[in-house]
Amino acid sequence: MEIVIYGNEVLAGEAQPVRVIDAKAAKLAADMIETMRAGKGIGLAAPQVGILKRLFVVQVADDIPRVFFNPKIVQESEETTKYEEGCLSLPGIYADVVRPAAIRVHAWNEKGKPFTLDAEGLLARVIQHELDHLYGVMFIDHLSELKRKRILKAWEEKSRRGTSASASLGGGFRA
Ligand code: K1U
Ligand code: ZN
Repeated sequence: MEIVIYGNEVLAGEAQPVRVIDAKAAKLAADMIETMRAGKGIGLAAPQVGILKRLFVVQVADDIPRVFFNPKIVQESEETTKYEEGCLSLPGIYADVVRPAAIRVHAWNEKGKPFTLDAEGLLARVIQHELDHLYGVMFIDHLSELKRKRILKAWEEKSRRGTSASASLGGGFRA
């Protein structure tokens, strides 16, 4: 599948619930896992492949790939952490984002089975980043206006040159 790049309106849209988790939905999740791995990402949300459905996949380090249909965060810690995030839809751009350190998420897997997961560390981070995508929110939306403007300036510069982000931004732009 092709990953949609920032600027495409699908990334700003609100994803709709998946009504039936059947073989077709499971195949979509499997294709997204393949696309996430090919892009060397640790997460991927359906809007990032142009589909406004409430679905994302995550695979952190050596952990198993996880599929989340219709996810909902039901609990989050008061404690927050700061971590440098990236996004496959904004290649070459990185910035520190503050989020709750631990969460409890409820979702359905690719077999249509409901589950609840307690997550912390990078897994909690990626789940929150992917859930944001389902609401049309990008990680740069969590930054101050000043930082977001700096990032978008670098991004527009990159787009004008028409080169790859990491090349034109000298290995990546960090806000
Ligand atoms: O949603 C996405 O675009 C996937 C994104 C997930 C993510 C990474 C880091 C912090 C929060 C969310 C990526 O996988 S971007 C790829 C990347 O730059 C990266 C990969 C592994 C670890 C850290 C960054
Ligand atoms: Zn992202």
